[in-house]
Amino acid sequence: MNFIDLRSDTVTQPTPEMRVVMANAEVGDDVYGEDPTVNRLQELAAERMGKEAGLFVASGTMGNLIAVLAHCQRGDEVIVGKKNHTYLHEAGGISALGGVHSCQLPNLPDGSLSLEDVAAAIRWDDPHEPVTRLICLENTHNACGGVYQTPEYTRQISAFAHARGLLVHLDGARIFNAAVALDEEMGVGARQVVRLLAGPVDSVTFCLSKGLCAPVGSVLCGSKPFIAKALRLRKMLGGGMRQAGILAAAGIIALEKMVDRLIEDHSRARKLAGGLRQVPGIVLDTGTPATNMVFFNLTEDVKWSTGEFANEIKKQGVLISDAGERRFRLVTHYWIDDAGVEKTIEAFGIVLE
Ligand code: TLP
Repeated sequence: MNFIDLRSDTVTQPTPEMRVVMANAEVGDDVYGEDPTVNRLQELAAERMGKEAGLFVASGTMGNLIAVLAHCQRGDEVIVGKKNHTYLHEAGGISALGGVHSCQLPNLPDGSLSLEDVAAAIRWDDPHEPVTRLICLENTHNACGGVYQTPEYTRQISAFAHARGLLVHLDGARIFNAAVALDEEMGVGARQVVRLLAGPVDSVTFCLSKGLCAPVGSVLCGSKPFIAKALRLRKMLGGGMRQAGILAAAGIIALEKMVDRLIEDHSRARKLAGGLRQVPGIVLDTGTPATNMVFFNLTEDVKWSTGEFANEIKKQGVLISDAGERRFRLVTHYWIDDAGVEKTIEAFGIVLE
């Protein structure tokens, strides 16, 4: 059976054009800095983020980990949202591998951290305490519902951090989704919005292998000295990838051709939410979807458990992710078309009516 796979935008396969450029990519040994395609991707990524330099890494997790290791020393503390991916879903790498302590703050509904909470969390200069070094942001914010924060917020919190000698890292795994959504109101072009979102922070990771459809990889961007440090850390973590131009070639297509079309994923997510709203037994998150993610809970009267429900939906040819007890996430992406959305709404109707 050909499933309609809404579990994540990480399931996206490379586009036909990506497969062609991958097959024909000019490559070299990237550990020697000699892969022309990787070098081109890194320059393009840095330009898009408004940073001096970029580093191609194996995954978003690796990009975030390298950023924290490059900014912090062992025993330093990172301020991070309780629902941030780096805190929830990266296997505790920052503490296991970096000896970095975390101070977790509640996320506001848009995924942001309140400046009051951050101010109260900054440590005293006291030998009993770890040194507060870094604030980690996430935009769009996955566990908060694929919601986004504004350039104004990013500017504010970064200025606040810098005034106190702190650094800021942005997990921008889906920063292009944020930019495209924000641009519906701002109207300055998604490229410009990305630069406004990434400009104020010290480092940013974004993923090529989610809504942008590349098969593998993320790019970590920042200043030249930061990326020089990050390069050594990537080697240390076993992330030197040799003829990685085969992968970077798809990444270049991702950046050049796949960003503006994310608006289609957002509009299909809206259509999906609109259809699901009519199905009994489902309570959609207020305001969902902000971008390409639809989150909902099952009402008490639905007889299925979380696992059983996902399985019933699967029997109808649709794959969905659980996001907690009786809670689910549906993610639209390049490989979900209008017919897929309709079939999904139908599948929910069959299972729940
Ligand atoms: N997120 C995955 C799962 O791990 C939850 C998904 O399906 O959404 N930052 C954010 C905000 C992410 O959502 C993810 C992946 C990552 C970082 C990690 O990226 P990868 O999977 O490339 O390590």
